[in-house]
Amino acid sequence: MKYGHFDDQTREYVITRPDTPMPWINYIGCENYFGILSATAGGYSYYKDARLRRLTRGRYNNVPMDFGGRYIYVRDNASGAFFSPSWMPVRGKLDAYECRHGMGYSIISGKKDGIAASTRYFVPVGENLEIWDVTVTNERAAAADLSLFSVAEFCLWDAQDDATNFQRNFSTGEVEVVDEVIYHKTEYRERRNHFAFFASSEKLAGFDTQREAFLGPWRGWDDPKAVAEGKSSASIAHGWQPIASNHVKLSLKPGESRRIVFFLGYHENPKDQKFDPPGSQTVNKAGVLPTIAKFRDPKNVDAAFAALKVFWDGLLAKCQVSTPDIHTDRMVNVWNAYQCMATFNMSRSASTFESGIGRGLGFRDSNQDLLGFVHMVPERARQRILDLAATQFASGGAYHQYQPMTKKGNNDIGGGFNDDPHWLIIGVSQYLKETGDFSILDEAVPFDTTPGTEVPLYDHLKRSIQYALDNIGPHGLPLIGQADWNDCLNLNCFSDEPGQSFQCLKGKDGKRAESVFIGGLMVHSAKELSALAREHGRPADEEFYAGVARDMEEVVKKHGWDGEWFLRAYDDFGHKVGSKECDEGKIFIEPQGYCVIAGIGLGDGRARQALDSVKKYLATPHGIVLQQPAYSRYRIELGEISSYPPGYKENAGIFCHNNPWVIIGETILGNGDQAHDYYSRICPSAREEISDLHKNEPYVFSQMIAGRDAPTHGEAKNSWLTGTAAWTYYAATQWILGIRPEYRGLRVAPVIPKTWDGFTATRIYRGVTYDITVKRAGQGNRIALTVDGKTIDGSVVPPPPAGVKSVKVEAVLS
Ligand code: BGC
Ligand code: IFM
Repeated sequence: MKYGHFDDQTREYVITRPDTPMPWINYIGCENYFGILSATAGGYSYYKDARLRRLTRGRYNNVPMDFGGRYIYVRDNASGAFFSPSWMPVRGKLDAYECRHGMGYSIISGKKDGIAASTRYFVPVGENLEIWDVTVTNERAAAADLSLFSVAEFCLWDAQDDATNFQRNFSTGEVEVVDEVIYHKTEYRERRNHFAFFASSEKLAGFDTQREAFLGPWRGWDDPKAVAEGKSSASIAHGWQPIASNHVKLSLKPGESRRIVFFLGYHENPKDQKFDPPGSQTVNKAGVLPTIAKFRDPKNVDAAFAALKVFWDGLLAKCQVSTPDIHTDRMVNVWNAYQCMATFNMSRSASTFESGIGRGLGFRDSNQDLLGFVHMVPERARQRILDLAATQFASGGAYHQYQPMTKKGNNDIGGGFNDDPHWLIIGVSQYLKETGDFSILDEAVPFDTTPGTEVPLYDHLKRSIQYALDNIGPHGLPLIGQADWNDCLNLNCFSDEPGQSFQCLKGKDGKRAESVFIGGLMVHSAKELSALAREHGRPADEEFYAGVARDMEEVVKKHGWDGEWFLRAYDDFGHKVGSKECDEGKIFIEPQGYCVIAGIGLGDGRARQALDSVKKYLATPHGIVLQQPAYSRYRIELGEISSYPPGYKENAGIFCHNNPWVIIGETILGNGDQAHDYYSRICPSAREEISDLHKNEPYVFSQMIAGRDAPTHGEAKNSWLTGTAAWTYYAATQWILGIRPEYRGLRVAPVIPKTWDGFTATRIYRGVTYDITVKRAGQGNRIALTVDGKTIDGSVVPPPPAGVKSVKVEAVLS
């Protein structure tokens, strides 16, 4: 069953009924000002940091789940009846409803009793504000006397404090209302120099800034007193809950439309220019008045919307494909790329499943995310890399997370996730292959964000491998530390004491449990560093890291092979994890996919055998589960993985993030049919028809789909902010379609299904547009390339002569 459909022309997902199984959200904002926006106008906004600079409130664990947002009420002043065009919060029956989620905007429309209202929500590029651009149309045969009420509820900036510290924050709320603009200035008087503002393009009939006055005692968002009575009360918030609500009156002739723009923004003043006059407690508005004047004029709103479209078209134009599979096309061309930008901007902070209060940017996560967005925003990727590397320790280990606002490592979780350092090498390599910008390697980057400790970024990469070499266990495999990619495989560090999840177990010293997965990852990262050193003119390093990779490969083959698949780990007692000898958790997905990516066992049949075992034991119609059999009971020596009920999350859930490792592995082994088949199983668009089972948005990947051991097999959770976005994008574009940036050119080496007769693609790479046509002439993956009419050897298209801006590539597969 579906709840909408894709509009591939407009790059929108069209939701046609509001009662989706979960809130189906979009994001607005792409630089510093961001908002979550559900199909029923729910969600909140923030500036840069969802925890520390929250503009509007989110409600956690609420029923219904999605309450609080950017609400519009339309009231018929003759009858007193009112409705919300976004269905929520009034939830009355609408005569028509539609939400179009597009690239950086959503348009939510509803109709009731001949009155139609449609709101286009977006954040203009280069601005720190969001626009609610409402058009109301009278479709009746008679004139209509209407009132429009808008409302946003302010968060008192620190979202965690706002949700918990009521003894203080019921008394701190403050606003000013000047020239019909509502300024939210809570805590401005002390350490803050920022404020929010809410304004409208129309002359107001009234306003409210105190929630209680707007809603009325014991009433909710579905039935505000001000709306029911058709009258705002010019309330001024003194403490309690400041809001911004505008009341606009409209008299519409039959067939007449009117446009009303509301906007909510954020502004920061220089610290010494907070007050006007200086020493008063009045917000200095000088810096924001031009912006307010600008967006009161709908012409400027239209120009901003047009600029937003140009912005997104520019990003997506970097890679556009046309294949025989509609799902591949719309994911690669639109939604998967768009989701990669969301993981770039939001990391794992703010979504339906992340409160915005918890973790900041993950070291591992953000480095992997680079794979999906570096081609769209290379300059911003460069800065992200430098920020990440600055949270590395001198040992080569790294903080597991850092806060985007301060860019400093989070001490509460610390470091010791021993896969982390390797991802920096993989992220930087991808950046270099895409951009060719080797100057980044010379950038001086500190350790632990401490001034005076700077070394070139290149040395950070070397320290990453040094950290691994310094943390080798009894079998010669890398020590796992707190955990590796699988955060929940806690072989040293789990305690059954409440609230002590990362204390080492008594008697454990963190020096024994080893990870075969990190072994595979280390082979890959050392090979990448060796290639990077070659391109960087460091032959001794090239040789050294090639040797590191060779040595670790031997160890993995000797101590990391279980006979039919790669082992997962050795626990602190030296027991195997992920072995046929285990009673549960006999085979895990991570080392199978990743060891093949690392090139381990390609020549001796082990790689093929490992992936065949994945197919035999782990693959389901809804994707590949993380391990089998699921752990049926809690095991303190394995930690959090066994705390989940079977089939969920890391305990045998379909963890979509690592499915692409197997997909890539299959392409490396030349099996395009299997690769694309696995891709389709988790592809949200291909799952659209089962939206009632899948539950999450059919336009973005989810982190997890319940595995075969779960009673809800096939049900997805944790959409949007997941490493799945980057990895599936990378797997589809660079390995199935095979358009792969390399140091010395663009490789074109597709491994596509046998049933495909070919595809076309346009890829902008290092400023040159490559128009690529792939045609199938036989059933294999052998490739013959013609570049601008000339046959070339191999599958790497070399850079064209200077000044040439477009290249035609014809590829024949046989
Ligand atoms: C995992 C969760 C886990 C958490 C623990 C996350 O990355 O996906 O399942 O509870 O880490 O730290
Ligand atoms: O690898 C992690 C990731 O960093 C966060 N989400 C879950 C993954 C698996 O545990």
